[in-house]
Amino acid sequence: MNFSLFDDDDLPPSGPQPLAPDTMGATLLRGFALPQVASLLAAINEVTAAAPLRHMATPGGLRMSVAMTNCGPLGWVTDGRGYRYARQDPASGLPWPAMPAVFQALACEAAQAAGFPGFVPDACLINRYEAGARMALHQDKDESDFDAPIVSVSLGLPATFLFGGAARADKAARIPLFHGDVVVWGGADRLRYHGVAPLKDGQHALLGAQRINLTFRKAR
Ligand code: MD3
Ligand code: FE
Repeated sequence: MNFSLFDDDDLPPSGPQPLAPDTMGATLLRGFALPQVASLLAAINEVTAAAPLRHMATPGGLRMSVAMTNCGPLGWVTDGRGYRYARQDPASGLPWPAMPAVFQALACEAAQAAGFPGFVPDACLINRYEAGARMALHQDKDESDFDAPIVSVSLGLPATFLFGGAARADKAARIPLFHGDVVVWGGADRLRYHGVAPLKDGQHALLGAQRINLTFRKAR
């Protein structure tokens, strides 16, 4: 007989988990943001009051289903002229709101936990998904420094993250991301294709019928 009362094989995994064990560039930190959720939501409300979420247009003229805004010195924008980072919110002509201290600290601590010490983002893109909103497979390559990771924070309704390969046609793994999860994307995985499956309808206790994703980037 060798049964143990303390067998933990069935407990949910905790601590940093590699999403791509072959490359080791992407690390999932389940629930890493949970202790900061109240401060994060207050900060999101302040940022979106100054720079409202809006549906931008792709260079091809399609309205994005995800609503976006930014904070920090630089913000990611798209319009008929293309994708780029800009110092001003094109909707107001004003600089983007400052990056809240709680955002900066969380991004830096998550990057450190995943093996990227000294991460100082200069841009935070805020994505808001409502039911049906999705993000098609794409690469993030508008940044100048691919050695810096991207840190993403998921809040609200769960989503299915699509984690592809180096080519758009590579089969994508489906990874569920929940409220409070943080993922650090660096190294060889930084340029992989990725996207988000259409958000399923639902109600989250704190965020209602939406998912909010923060992505912290070093754009310049
Ligand atoms: C993997 N956002 O804003 S975050 C994006 O959930 C974006 O809103 C998704 O993709 C979202 O560009 C996914 C996770 C993410 C961000 C950047 C990556 C994954 C990544 C860059 C390289 C590889
Ligand atoms: Fe992306």
